[in-house]
Amino acid sequence: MSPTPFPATGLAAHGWDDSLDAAFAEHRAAGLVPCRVIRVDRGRCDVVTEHDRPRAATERGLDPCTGDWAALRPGDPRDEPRLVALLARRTAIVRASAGSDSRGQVLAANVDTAAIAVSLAGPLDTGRLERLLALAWESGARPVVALTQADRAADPEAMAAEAAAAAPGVDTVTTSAVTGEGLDVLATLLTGTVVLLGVSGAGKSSLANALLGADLLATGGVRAGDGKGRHTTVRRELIPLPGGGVLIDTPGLRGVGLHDAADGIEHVFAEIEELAGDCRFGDCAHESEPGCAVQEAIAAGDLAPRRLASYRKLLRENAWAASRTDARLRAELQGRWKTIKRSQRAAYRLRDQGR
Ligand SMILES: Nc1nc2c(ncn2[C@@H]2O[C@H](COP(=O)(O)OP(=O)(O)O)[C@@H](O)[C@H]2O)c(=O)[nH]1
Ligand SMILES: [Mg+2]
Ligand SMILES: [Zn+2]
Repeated sequence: MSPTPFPATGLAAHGWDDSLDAAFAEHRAAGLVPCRVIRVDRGRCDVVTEHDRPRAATERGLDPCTGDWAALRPGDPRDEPRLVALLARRTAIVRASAGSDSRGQVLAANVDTAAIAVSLAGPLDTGRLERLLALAWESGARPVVALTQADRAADPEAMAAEAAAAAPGVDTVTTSAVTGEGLDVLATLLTGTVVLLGVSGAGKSSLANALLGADLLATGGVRAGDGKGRHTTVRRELIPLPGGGVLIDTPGLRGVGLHDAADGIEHVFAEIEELAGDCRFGDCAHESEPGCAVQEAIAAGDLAPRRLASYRKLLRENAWAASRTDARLRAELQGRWKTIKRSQRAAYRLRDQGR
């Protein structure tokens, strides 16, 4: 199947607006060109400018990600096109990075709407939904829950109710990329720059293709080994939507550790935070304290015990991640001291030798 050519070009179709234009004035005066990063791999990026879609090298020290607005130095006989500066990010989806690096990893920048894809084909993973919601709220984007693959669900209505209970204050839409159910409603909720979040297999790419009205993104699970899609029809992760706005399709997220997401967690568990305001003690841990409004709500059947457990789990995880960040800062400071001490010792040695 040949990929449908997608017409939308130009920066406006990718979300460029007056305030970005104003922020770019100095760069423009320096002969730089505005662009948006549509894909990053192996230290290089694909960007879109007003007129074309060059591949650019990246200036040392910049760490661009999909969705960034950037200043591009056009190619010339001496150098290839090169990203030389990023505009300040309005929002950023950040997860705890894997491995020993305790800094967060930015998955997408300048996102207005974070659509969380949750498959109805199997049992609902409420904990994962809550975690993704915390990530979304923390980013500054507006979360939307897209329940996918409704045509494969045994009882989509019951599952939708369960999902909605885990997502207070968030629009939840039941969809199917196969039957088209819910797509028009979802499309009206997806405004500005939209990112699709969810585990691999959730149905993100299928949903994206259905919204785009073209099979632009590869679907069908992951290749064993590298976790990448089987093939991609476009070298883009950021694509203009037919009704306006742009869509970012992220690769499947196997792990989404929270990074510094206390505010996001508070948002997800807004009803618990509200109840906690009525606890007798300001520092109530909602365990066995007298006058605990949270425990009272559980006893009255107004709050699912699972919600409190999930809330605690995410707070614990977040506290652990924060302590790791603190540990990194400490280590960096200690590292600096070591360097200073080492150079002092070297200086003393030289002085001693000079005697
Ligand atoms: N029946 C049905 N299958 C779907 C639907 N959406 C996705 N799938 C299938 O679920 C699998 C994973 O979908 P994909 O879009 O690749 O998920 P992604 O990894 O989140 O991008 C694929 O085999 C799709 O064909 C749907 O609405 N209905
Ligand atoms: Mg996909
Ligand atoms: Zn309490």
